[in-house]
Amino acid sequence: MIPLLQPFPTDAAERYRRAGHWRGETFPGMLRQLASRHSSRTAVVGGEQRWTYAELAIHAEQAAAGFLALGLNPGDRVVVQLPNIPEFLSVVFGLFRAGLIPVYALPAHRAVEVVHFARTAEARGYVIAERHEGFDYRDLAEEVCRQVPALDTVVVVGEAGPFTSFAGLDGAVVALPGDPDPSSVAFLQISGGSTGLSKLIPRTHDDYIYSFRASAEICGLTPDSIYLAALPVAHNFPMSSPGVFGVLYAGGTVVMSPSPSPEVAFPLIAREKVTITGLVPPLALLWMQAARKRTYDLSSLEVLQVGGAKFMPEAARRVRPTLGCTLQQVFGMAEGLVNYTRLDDAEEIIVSTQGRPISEDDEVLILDDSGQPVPEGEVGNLLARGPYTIRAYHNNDGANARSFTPDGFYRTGDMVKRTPEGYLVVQGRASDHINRAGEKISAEEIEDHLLAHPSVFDAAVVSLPDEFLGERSCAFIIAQGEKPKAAALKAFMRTRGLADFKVPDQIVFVPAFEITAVGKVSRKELRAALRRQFLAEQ
Ligand code: J2J
Repeated sequence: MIPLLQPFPTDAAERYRRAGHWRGETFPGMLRQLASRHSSRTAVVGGEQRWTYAELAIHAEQAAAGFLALGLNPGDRVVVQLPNIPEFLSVVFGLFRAGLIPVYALPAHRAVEVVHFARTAEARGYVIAERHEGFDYRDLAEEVCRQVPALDTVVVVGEAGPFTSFAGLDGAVVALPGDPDPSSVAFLQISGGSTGLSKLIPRTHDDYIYSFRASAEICGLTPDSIYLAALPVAHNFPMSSPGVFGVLYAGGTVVMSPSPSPEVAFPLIAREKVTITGLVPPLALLWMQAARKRTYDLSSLEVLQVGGAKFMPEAARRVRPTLGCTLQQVFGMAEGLVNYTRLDDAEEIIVSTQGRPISEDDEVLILDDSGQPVPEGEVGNLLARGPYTIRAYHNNDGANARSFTPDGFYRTGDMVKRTPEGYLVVQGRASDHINRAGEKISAEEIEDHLLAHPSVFDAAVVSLPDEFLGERSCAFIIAQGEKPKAAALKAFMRTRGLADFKVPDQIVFVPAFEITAVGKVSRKELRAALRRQFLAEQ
């Protein structure tokens, strides 16, 4: 078991239990219940596979025994990097059942990110798919194992090569542990990473199950709900808002889409009669464009959730006329707090706000830079505390000192205002990250990699508005010696073993950083000045 650095204070925990938020449920217990209540209903569909709840439970049980038979011990951390396939669920429920702790990586992550997760979590195991979208994860696993010797167990869904095959796991004689403590850490989720590399977010059985159970209720899920997992399921939004876990909790069906593109997703919606799905704003735009062709019957779709980045009201207004379904805006974060517009809200609230919190016990503060509450309706920094918001990151004292107040509020880094009805409108953010179509990129992390190039003297990375992505990344570079070509710099970034979405979209060479203010300028001010100047010149 990994101890929580900052457990919920006893009085708060008692309050959350008394209110019925925390019910002592655990992931293994939940799957057992579901398998008995909905045994012959379809739990998950993907590729050629279609598993009932009973089958999912059996697959998870076998996986659990198999993982332990490999020599992993309850409490060990296991990085899980899988695309949207049914085995995602048998792997993670198998890990939960074995008392192992998943650490979620996205399919887009590469060696830099996976090594960082494995080291920070002190992981021993790593579960991958053989390949996805033309990329061979076994090569990545070899690189990760070279850099992290403590990681000694790699399991592959598909052809295993030098590693262990998931399908071949055999745990016939292994005894499984009892259910975990509901207040213990169930898994480590990854943060959007506003400064530097992603932080690891410890979520407990109690708090996470509450968040998706309540989300399932807000979204009106029933055993007849059919959810298309279009975004990568390891991300907190499609995982829990209400996502695959919320849909399973309600006894519905998860349809795994290997890609969120309309070409792949639309035939699945038509074939499986999908009722609800979630997208980031650029994909919602793409879907609306593709839906005009009316090639596929999308009439089963009742709810389209959009979140991860700001969905502009003008685009939001087009959802109902184009897709014939209700829009739900979702403003959430892997650290906890999730806001939803409600399905029966007035259209104006749905299109122009990012929703209100899940719980009456979510405490939300909107403060000015000196820490004082702003007058109602004005923009300020959003802080949150509540029954499913963490109090500390895993193994990261520096970030904990910055990101949490002494009384346990999480500083979200988002700038918001609150409407008279209590809905939040996201106005921007205080921290310097780029929200590229819902993928959060830390300016600092990218600057650091750029500085490793011999021809880069200095670099500042900023977000620029982008019609399709919402924001794109732009690196301002001061060259030293011979000026490199932009394409060569991008190619260099690709060799750094970074997720591809972190390669700057645009590179602009500048002779110097104009520093108008006297004396030292913070990187934050510098980035802001470069962005302003660049946009003014366009
Ligand atoms: C503006 N910004 C948003 C929105 C997230 C549900 C939905 C999304 C996430 C997520 C999630 C936004 N409008 N509708 O975990 O459970 C930005 C904010 C926020 C950050 C969190 C969920 N929805 N954002 O996106 O941890 O800046 O979670 O603080 O990846 O995304 O990013 P992440």
